[in-house]
Amino acid sequence: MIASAAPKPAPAVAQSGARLLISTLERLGVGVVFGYPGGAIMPVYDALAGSKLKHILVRHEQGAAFAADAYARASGRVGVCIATSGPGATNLVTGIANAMMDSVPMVCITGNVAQGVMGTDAFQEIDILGVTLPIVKHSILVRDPADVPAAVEEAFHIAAAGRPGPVLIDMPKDVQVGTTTAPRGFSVPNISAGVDDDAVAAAEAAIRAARRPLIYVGGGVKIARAAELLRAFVRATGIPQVATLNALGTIPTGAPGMLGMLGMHGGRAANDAVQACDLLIVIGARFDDRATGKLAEFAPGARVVHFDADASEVGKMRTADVAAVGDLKAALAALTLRMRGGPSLDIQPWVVDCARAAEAHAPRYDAPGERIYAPDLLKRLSEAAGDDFVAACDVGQHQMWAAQHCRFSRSESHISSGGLGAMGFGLPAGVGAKLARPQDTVVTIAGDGGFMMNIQELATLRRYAIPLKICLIDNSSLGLVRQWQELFFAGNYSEIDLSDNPDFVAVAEAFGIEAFRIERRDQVDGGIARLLAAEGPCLMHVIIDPRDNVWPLVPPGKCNADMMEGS
Ligand SMILES: Cc1ncc(C[n+]2csc(CCOP(=O)(O)OP(=O)(O)O)c2C)c(N)n1
Repeated sequence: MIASAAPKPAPAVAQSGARLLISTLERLGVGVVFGYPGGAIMPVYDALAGSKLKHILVRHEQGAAFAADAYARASGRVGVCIATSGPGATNLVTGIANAMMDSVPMVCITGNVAQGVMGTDAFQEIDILGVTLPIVKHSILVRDPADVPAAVEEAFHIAAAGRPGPVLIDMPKDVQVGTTTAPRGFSVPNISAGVDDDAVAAAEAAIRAARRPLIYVGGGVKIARAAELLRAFVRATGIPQVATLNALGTIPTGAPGMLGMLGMHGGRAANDAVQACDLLIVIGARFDDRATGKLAEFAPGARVVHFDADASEVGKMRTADVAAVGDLKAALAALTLRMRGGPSLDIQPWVVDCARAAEAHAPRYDAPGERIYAPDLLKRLSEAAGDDFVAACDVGQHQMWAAQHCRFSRSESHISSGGLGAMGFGLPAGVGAKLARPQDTVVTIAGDGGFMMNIQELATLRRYAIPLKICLIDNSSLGLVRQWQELFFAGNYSEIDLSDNPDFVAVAEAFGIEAFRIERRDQVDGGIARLLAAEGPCLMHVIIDPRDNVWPLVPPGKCNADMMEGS
């Protein structure tokens, strides 16, 4: 009898680094990637053809990075963008910095020249790891095709873990074309998201001892997807709240106790409450200077409880009396449980004071004249769009008006370049947000200056028939800079005039996008209805008075109590 030989294992199929990159992205469940090809990333684009990934060909790599960033903000997933070496990679830089400043999980994949010519000033060679070193959470230069899966898995893990941020993967061309039969994987470390019980107990004690407690909500709550838990904490305690720009929507606009945005363009009720509180409960916020104004005079009489995912934020700008570092969800859940377990707080007079202030300082919309008043238009736009409204904002006066006057019902409702303040964000961010939330009414709110900075992405809207709505608020100038020149540079208007703007309706139409213009107040409701009813992408060009300013405003270097109110 002849013993049958054990079957030989099938010979492993050699795979290229580029193929492994694509298959790893597919395995990780990535749906959409934003990118732009070029010489040093061509093997990746070759492998991409026919894959399950939906690749969105933007018209500028900065658009890819901004779109990936907003996709992440709107979906809670990791955003992905791809660029070639050299100029493609450097065009991502502003977008990477933007994601870093606002703690957005993003993986950026760049091609690079082959390792054999690295360091020789080869064609389109840039040391993109070096260039981006201060603005990434982490970066990886992949040296061997066998390391590609591990690099990608590690990048996704790091981008999303703890305090999220952008991770760069640089893929030299020889790594993309080189093959391997033995790709290495990465085992994601299993770190349990614990909560420091002592810190939570200390926070409870501080809250119970306070008579004028205030919750300072930061973008970290949104990032941690902890909005529901925060709302439960608010319901359990009744403590009033203020929010940073990046936290708008975490607690719905107009909810009881929600005093609105604090800081430079915050409301008086919010800023006064910060100045008067005796306990500031800081949740996922970093004491950004736009929020605090002159730090030494910020919340002068308050003890501080600080909850954050990032230990380096605690005590960085303001000493915390109680600190809990770690997962905000776990901390909020534990704190709420404790608060529910005891008597209700003795803070009624303070709650009443805050509510009265909110009412007394509510914005007014009775501006004189026939011209369109942007705050009123933005308020109406968000009300007409309802709970599904998502605003992807650019940077400038219109951004601050949107933050102050739109109604936001969810944490994804408001997407804005907070930390970096990057003009040009709005249009590509709208692209990313609409792809992430196809059922929602996503509106890009832009000024004429910022819109021009990534206007080419109108072509992306057209190509993929992305039904983004664009509200372009045109004051024929760099409005926020003009306002500062008016107030702080004696009206010396230097290089802010954009009165030779192109005809934006004609431009949009040239890109194949429906567009129309409104310039009188009686056209506002009709314009909003038309914009929201449009089936495809649509641009509403809104002409406003170039002299309109954003109020209130805390002058630079001043304390938040020293707000200037306009006429
Ligand atoms: C990339 C970039 N360049 C310059 C600035 C400085 N900046 C901030 S707001 C602003 C004016 C924006 O003008 P516009 O887009 O027309 O909006 P508006 O303020 O008029 O609403 C400028 C130049 C910036 N934030 N980002």
